Amino acid sequence: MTTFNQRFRFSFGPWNISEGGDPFGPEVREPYSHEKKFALYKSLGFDGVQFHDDDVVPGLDDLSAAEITRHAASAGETLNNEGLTPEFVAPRLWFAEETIDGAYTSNRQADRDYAWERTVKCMDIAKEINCKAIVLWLAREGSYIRESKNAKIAYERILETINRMLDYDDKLEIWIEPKPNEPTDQAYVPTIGHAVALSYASSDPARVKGLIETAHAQLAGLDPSDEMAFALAHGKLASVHLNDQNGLKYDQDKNFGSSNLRGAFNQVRVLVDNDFGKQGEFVGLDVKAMRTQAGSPVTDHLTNSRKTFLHLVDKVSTYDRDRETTLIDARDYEALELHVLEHLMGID
Ligand code: XUL
Ligand code: MN
Repeated sequence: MTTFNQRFRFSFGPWNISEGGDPFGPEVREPYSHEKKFALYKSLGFDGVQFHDDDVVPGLDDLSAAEITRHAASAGETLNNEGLTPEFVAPRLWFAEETIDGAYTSNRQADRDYAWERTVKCMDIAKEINCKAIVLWLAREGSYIRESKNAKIAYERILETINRMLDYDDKLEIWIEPKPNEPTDQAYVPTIGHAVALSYASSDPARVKGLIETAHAQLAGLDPSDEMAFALAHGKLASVHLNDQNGLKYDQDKNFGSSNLRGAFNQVRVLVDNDFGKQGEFVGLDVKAMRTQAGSPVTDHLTNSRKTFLHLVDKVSTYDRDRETTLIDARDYEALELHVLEHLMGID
């Protein structure tokens, strides 16, 4: 039973259908082209595509502006034909030689120039495919050792870049995806609080928002549902990357709800209670297929995470709030906790 099924639109990025390579071993599944992935989205229950700039235009560093436009236009046509919406495009500023020590916050001017040129290309691509948002996952904007960068200057450079982007295209929104570490030791925009502060400091706060990933909040030692609530309280939750994480280790991108079902329930609850999705926001998933999974393409992690989300939407709608209010009024939090657990276990 999925009462609110119609209310939500789901999205993911093509990197979520992966071949299973990890830092310790190669790919274990057959490659699957982006075009073939796009053809799968609808049947898996997804309407939105999240992109890195080079998912839309492969090899863009070596292409002219005209070539980039041509490739992007053809990708836009493919999306149209599949009936898919591009949710955001993110500049991949962590791969190239120029971004070894960061992009906008690199100590070298030449690297910062590269980062800006790449960001311009990303914004041009977004415009060409009718996409309204750029996601900044600030992968290497941080330090490997504390003394290598001036953090105050780094924050100023990030803000300067955001303002330049807002100036460059007055229609685009910028959605910051915070993450506290990995690949850097310490990242400069580790939480949604930092992202929201940057938004208010920017030249157009209404166009600077956040994308909250469950695992990233957990890696910062924070409760993802409270992080979401903070962004919602400021009208700045543009999207989410729902997934899960088993404690403080590498960024796991586990299936939504798989490690902490109660935490997942609370995330769904805060989204449902605050009408997330009603302005067209997508429920984004950033989940990784297990390396052990056979076949090609491997997509069960996506459909299962989506299914868990929808089951939890039902759990939220059938949760006895009157009893919750009674227990809160009596300040009987022991009973309240059991009330939640029994509801999740299907005992009530
Ligand atoms: C990295 C991460 C990325 C971003 C998009 O941890 O989550 O997939 O979501 O670049
Ligand atoms: Mn993510």
